Amino acid sequence: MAKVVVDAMAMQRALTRITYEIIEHNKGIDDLVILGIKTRGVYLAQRIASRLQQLEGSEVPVGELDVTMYRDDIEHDGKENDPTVTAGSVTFPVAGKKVILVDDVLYTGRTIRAALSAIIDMGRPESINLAVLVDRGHRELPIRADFVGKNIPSSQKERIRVSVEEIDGRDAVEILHK
Ligand code: 3GP
Ligand code: 5GP
Ligand code: MG
Repeated sequence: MAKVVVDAMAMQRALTRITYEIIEHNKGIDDLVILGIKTRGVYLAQRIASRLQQLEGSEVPVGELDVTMYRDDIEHDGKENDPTVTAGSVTFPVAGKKVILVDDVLYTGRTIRAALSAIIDMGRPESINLAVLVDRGHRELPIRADFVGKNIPSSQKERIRVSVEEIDGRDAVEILHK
């Protein structure tokens, strides 16, 4: 059973609002770079970058971070293994930059913690902010998002399905009751 909680229009608006918040928070887009966490975080990152370009008239670099598990023979359930994040394709320096990290769903926070390590390993950014489309709660680490599309308090048994036009053929956020 899937319940749509964010439809295509609402997702567009949320991404537009997040884009304005990023501009306001950073007083423009100087020195900004965006890093999306694969898979869907990358598409959200690209959309934010294209809105930034429309609004501010200059290009913001977008890079991709890969999430893998320490052991690839164990499916990640967040219980036994923490994810590792690597610079999948980050072709520009992050040192001295204002990094906007983008993921689709924030849950335990372990992926973001790993992403922070990966970014800091690439060089010392001036700052790192986190933008997520959905915050579903259940944090296990002291991590929070700076820009949130929608807070969706969820039970741990539920799953949030994020669909993006680029790979899923439509934009939506749904709650799946298992
Ligand atoms: P996405 O990041 O491309 O959207 O982790 C692989 C995919 O499974 C992710 O796709 C993520 O959205 C989805 N997923 C749904 N629930 C979970 C979860 O609890 N943990 C993890 N790691 N992924 C989940
Ligand atoms: P974490 O628990 O580390 O915050 O999340 C692990 C990864 O799985 C992150 O990339 C996050 O986006 C994704 N994730 C966690 N819970 C969900 C969920 O309910 N739905 C979706 N689509 N992704 C999730
Ligand atoms: Mg994700």
